[in-house]
Amino acid sequence: MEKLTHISNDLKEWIVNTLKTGANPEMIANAMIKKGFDPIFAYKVLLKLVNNQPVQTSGGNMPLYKYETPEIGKKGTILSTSDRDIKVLMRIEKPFTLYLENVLSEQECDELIELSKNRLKPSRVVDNVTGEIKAAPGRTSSGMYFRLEETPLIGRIERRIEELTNIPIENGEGLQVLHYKEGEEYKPHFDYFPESKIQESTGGQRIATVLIYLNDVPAGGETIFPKAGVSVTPKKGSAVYFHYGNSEGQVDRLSLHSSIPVAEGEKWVSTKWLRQSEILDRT
Ligand code: PD2
Ligand code: ZN
Repeated sequence: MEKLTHISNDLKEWIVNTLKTGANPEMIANAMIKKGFDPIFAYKVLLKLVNNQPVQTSGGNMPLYKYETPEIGKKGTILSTSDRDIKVLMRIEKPFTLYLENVLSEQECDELIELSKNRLKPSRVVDNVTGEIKAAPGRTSSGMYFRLEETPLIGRIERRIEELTNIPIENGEGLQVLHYKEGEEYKPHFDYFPESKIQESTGGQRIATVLIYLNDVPAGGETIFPKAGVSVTPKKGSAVYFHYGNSEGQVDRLSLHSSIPVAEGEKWVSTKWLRQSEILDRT
């Protein structure tokens, strides 16, 4: 069935009023999608109506997240590593997010895709309530993980991320490569774990994510932060850094994010999840 890509003034007004009551934009988007709207259209309408303003997110008695500028945010707009200069194209304070250009060269992107493409498996998700790793309809991509420093290229990327973030290589999970075909997506989620699943031996909580785009996507496939009203267009070699864990162990709920369906072509990304402390147990 053809998806809806037009919106009535009445529905527009209802969305604006519902947002004012503090409703989560992604819940409204999901309701629109359920009603038959095209997902990309639904998110675009919402982003327009949210008008890039942070929206109400604190629910119940949750203490407010205390923002601390991470090390990568104290270095200015050109981030120099031992083998390249990386430019900050955009900075958002809440959730703390940087859009970085030139994190990988075109050749490194191609090599990473080549190294991973015969090892892809259907992606899994961490259940937000139980912390279990399971297959889920909300994540239709395929993916794979490299071992730490598995190849010279992987080691070079990991060292670059360490120099950029000042977060030690040992705190990083294995570099992940994800592949989305047309129509595939990763529904809104948090990268951090539910408190009950945090373990000292595996480095504690996740505190930050580096998401590197390995190709230009002809249409769709944007990374969306619906609570902040932000949409990031994939660009080969560029990366998004977002930070959601502070020194008090709090996590930032504004970091909710998703990858909207690829509308045309395919999407390749590489994700590095970074923990509070060294991951001692990598079994
Ligand atoms: O591929 C993306 O844009 C994306 C979006 C949300 C990846 C992840 N999350 C992730 O790997 O955590
Ligand atoms: Zn994510």
